[in-house]
Amino acid sequence: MYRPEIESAPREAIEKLQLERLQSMLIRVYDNVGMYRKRFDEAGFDPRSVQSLEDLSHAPFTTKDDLRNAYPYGLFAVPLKDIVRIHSSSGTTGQITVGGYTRHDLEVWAELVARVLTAAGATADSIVQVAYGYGLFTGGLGVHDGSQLLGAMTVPASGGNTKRQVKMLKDLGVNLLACTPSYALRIAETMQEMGVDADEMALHGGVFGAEPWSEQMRTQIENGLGIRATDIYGLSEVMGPGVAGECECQSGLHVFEDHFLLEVVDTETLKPVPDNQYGEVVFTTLTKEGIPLVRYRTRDISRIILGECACGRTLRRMERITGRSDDMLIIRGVNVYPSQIEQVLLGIPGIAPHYQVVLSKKGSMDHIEAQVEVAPGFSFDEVSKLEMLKRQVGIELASSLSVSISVKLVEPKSITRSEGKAKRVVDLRVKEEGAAGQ
Ligand code: DLL
Repeated sequence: MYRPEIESAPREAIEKLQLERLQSMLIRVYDNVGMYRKRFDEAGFDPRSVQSLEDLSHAPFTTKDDLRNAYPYGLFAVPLKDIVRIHSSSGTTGQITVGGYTRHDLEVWAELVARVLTAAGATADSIVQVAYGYGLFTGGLGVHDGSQLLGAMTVPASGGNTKRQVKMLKDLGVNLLACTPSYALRIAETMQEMGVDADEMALHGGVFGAEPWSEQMRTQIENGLGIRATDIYGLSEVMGPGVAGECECQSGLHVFEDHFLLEVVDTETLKPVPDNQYGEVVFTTLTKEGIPLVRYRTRDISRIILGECACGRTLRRMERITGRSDDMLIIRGVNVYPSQIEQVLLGIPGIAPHYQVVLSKKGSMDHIEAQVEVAPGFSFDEVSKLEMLKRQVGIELASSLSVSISVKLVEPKSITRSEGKAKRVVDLRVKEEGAAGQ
C-alpha cells in the first residue's frame, strides 16, 4: 500500500492538508475535551485563530501525566459508544494509560501500518509473522491489522516460544518478520541452536521497533537472519506502531505527516529546534477521533533529517530514536543513552550483541557497570585475552562517550534474552523495579 498522492506529494500540498486537519482538530478538542478547553483558555490560545502550522507553537503541551490524571476516559473526545477498541501503554511504573480507538481510528491505523510494511518491501503476496505481543500492547494487534489490510497472509505468532517461531518461519515460508529488534536477535540465535540456516528460509525482510536499536544491531540482525531489517516507530498514546517507518533506503523513518504533525523541541526550553538538531519529538494527532492529542511530548530523542529520500517519498524523515529522555544516564555529569553504549559495544569483534547496564551504589556514590557478553566460541579460560578484550571495551567506551564506565565481561548466553522490549538498564539503587514491558 503506497499512496504517492500523499506520501510523495509536494511539501506545500502536505502542509496545506495538515493545516486544514489541524484547524478542525483543535476546534474538536476544544469543544469536546474539558482539559483542553481549560488549558487553551488559561494559555489564551484560541483554536479558531490558527492560520498557519507555526501558530500551533502557542498551544500548550500534553504530557504523559495528563493522560495518567485523566485515567481512564478523561481525554476521550467521543462518547464511549463510538469507541470500538482499547489499548494501553506498556508503562513500566505508575498509573497505566488507556487509549480508545473509534472504527475510523482503527482503519487509519491499519492503513499506516500497511504503508510501513509496503515501504519495507511487503506486498499482498507476502507472508508476515507477527511476533510482537498480542493484547493490550499495541504491537501485536496493530501490526496484525496492517498486515491483513495489505492482503498479506498474517501469522499471529505473538511473542515467546522461540523454537516454535523458528519452525513457523521455516515451515510456512514466512517472508517478513515483525518483532522487537532484541527478539529478532533471540530468534536468530535460536535458529543457530536448532541448526536452521537462513538459506533454508523464504524470509527476506523484518520490521523491527518498539525499543531503541543501533545501526550495529541492524547489521547483526541482518546477518543473523539473512534479511533486510527496517525500523518501525510508534507509541500507544499517539496510536501504536505506524506513526513512522523506514523505507527500503534505510535512511531514517518517514513520519506519516498526513495524520501526525511532527515537532522537535529543545528539552529544556521546549522551543522548536532547527531541523537537523536533536531534541524531544512532539506529535499532534491530526485525524484521531478517540483521543486526539495536542503537542504530545513523547520523551523520545531524535532529529529531522534534511534532504530528499531516494525512494521518492516527500514525508519528512526522523533519525532513529536515540533513546528516551527518561532513560538518559548521567554519568559524572555526562549524558549517555544506553543506545550509545550499544553502538560502541557492537562494533567490537569478540563481543556478542547482548548487554546490560547495571546501576548500583558504592557507598554514597552511584556506580555504573556495563555487563557485556563475549561472543560464542570465545574461551573464558584465556585470561590474558579476556583482560585485553575488557581493556579494549573500556577504552572504546571512554573515547566515544567521554566518560569511563566499568566493564564486566560475562559468559556467552548469560544475559537474559528478551521476547519483547529488552531491559537494558538494571537499576539496583531502587527497591521496586518496573516490569520489562511486552
Ligand atoms: O512500542 C508501539 C510499537 C509497537 C512501535 C511495535 C513499534 C513496533 P509503547 O509500548 O507505547 O508503544 O512504547 C512507545 O517505545 O515512545 C519509544 O520510546 C519506544 N519505541 C517505539 N518504537 C521505537 C523505535 C510501542 N522504532 C515507546 N525505535 C516510544 C526506538 C521506539 N524506540
